[in-house]
Amino acid sequence: MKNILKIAAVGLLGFFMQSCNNGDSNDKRSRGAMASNVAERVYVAPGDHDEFYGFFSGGFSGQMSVYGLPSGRLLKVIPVFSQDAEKGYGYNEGTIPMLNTSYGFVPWGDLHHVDISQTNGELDGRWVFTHENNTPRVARIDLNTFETGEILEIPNSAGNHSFAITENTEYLIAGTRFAIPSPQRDMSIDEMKGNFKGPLTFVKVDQETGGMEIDFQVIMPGFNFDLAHPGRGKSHGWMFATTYNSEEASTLLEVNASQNDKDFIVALNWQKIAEYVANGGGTKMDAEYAHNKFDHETHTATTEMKKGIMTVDPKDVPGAVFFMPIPKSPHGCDVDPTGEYIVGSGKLAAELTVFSFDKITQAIENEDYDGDAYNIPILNYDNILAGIVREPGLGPLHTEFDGKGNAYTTFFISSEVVKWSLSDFQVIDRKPTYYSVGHLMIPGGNSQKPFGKYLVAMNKITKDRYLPTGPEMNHSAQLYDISGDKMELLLDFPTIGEPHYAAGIPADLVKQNSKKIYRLDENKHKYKVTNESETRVERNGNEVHVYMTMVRSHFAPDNIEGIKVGDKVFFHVTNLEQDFDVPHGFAMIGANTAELLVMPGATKTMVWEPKKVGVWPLYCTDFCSALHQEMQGYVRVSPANSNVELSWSLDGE
Ligand SMILES: [Cu+2]
Repeated sequence: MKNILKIAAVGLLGFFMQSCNNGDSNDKRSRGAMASNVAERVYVAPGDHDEFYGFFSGGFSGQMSVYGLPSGRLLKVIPVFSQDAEKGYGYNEGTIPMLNTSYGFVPWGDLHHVDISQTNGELDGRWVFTHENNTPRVARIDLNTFETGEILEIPNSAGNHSFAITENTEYLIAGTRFAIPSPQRDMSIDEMKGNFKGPLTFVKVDQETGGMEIDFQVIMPGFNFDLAHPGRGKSHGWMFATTYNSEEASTLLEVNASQNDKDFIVALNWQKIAEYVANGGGTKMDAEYAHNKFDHETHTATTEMKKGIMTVDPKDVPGAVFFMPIPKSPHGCDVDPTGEYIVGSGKLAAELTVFSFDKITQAIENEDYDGDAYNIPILNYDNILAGIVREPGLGPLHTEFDGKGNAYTTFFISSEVVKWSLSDFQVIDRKPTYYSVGHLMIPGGNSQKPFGKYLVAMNKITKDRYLPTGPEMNHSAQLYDISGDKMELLLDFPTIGEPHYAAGIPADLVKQNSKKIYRLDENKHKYKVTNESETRVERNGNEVHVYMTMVRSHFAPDNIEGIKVGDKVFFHVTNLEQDFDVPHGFAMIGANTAELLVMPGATKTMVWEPKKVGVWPLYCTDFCSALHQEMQGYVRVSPANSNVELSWSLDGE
């Protein structure tokens, strides 16, 4: 009987989702008369620039995309965790190491949350950090180049979903989504309960370079960790993360992980634990993980395989880790700009729970506990509550803030964004989303200083919002104006992959630092050449190295003879241009990788293993001048035993 009830409950949930998803999107009121007025507010005239950058998670594409807001213009796709043929990322020799892991070369990743670096709790526009949910990794994107600068694997973890950046970018926090044996071992899945763990990893960030190193890992009970946010202002030094499956079920989680009335938000004092570790605390655990760095001077990435991590058992640092009960399979735990309120969103709850940091501090002081879970004290729910938002909607997921005393929460099941007041927890406004919204983003909405002008809702289901494109529709984002009392839907735009999260920032904090070229005189690539007279071809056994340049509109050399079947040919191609936005491309017939896309002043390397005798063309892939089409060359490939001498030329020289 109990099982029937469980299944009925899940069925009901499905019904809600179904009914929202099939709802009539032709909300005529959002069109027509309002349309021209709305169009004006998202219109960015040709040649003008957007007010904000939006960095969007690309989910299962493994990449991050950059949009201009309010226009919704796609500005760039930044390859991070997946190979990208457009840019040659993960295909050319210089970037292949970026995708190395302890599991070998992994060509794909599942990019979830993104966050911009902060100084004193405000966005500083230096870096965007993100993480990967499949083969656990964190990454840094440098906002002077908009390229991935570093990827660090998180060992002793599985999935990596809980992600936060502290107020001075001291730490990135990376929590395991899946409880696992820790350390990994061969054991029965049935014995999960009490034996699996939920490691939370703290990655220290170098304040000057953004460089990442694992500092320590807190070995939490075997729950699943979902979202995380840093304390700020008065709660600086703390972090909060939601857990689900506190039941520790190992099968049919849909039902079995929804049994407890309450799961937990972890409140963790990272400063205390960092101090403990700095003073020699913790236990070293065996681990192997890859640390990949891209050097913008050598234009080359390197992989370092590292060993061992420092782990911390929460019970060894009294007063550092607590559980806050929260109904019901929570997703978001969002901290308001003052750091006083922590908003918990139970996916299956009909209310929003708001906790008070002052009361949490008080409860800890008074040891006002409601028992413990695996020796971690559980704070008394009623005594840490700031308030409850009643009947806000169904299926709350994620909250951000406008800096004017308001909070905005997404509701997946009832498919809406709800605005409510932080002063009295009353709902102020609600607007539908199309459809089934997951996360939302307000530029700076996850910092002490939000820029509360726009809100972007990231929807899980698109259906009829766009012209149909077969069974697969791109995910849909929606831009709302939140500058007035009532929210107004302004724009729909499609996104790449599944946008799990996004982070926005005023363009003024980023654009002046954006590099226009790589300087040729700073190029330290091992195989660079700085002018055409240095170009050459060298043979070393069956390895052939071509030192090649590209400039409008030719390659030097453009013809090469003396290559043989069975050779391994390395094309090291330098773009001699020193003008903004003049990349050249390089492609070779029958190559098994991708093209090269080479920015001005950079060098990239492609490997080609010719398989067939003949005369084979190469060409520039990126339209660079009126005579781009003429930017080409040939490679003569002779049989393996031929005596054709190695030679190369430009204009017969
Ligand atoms: Cu070209």
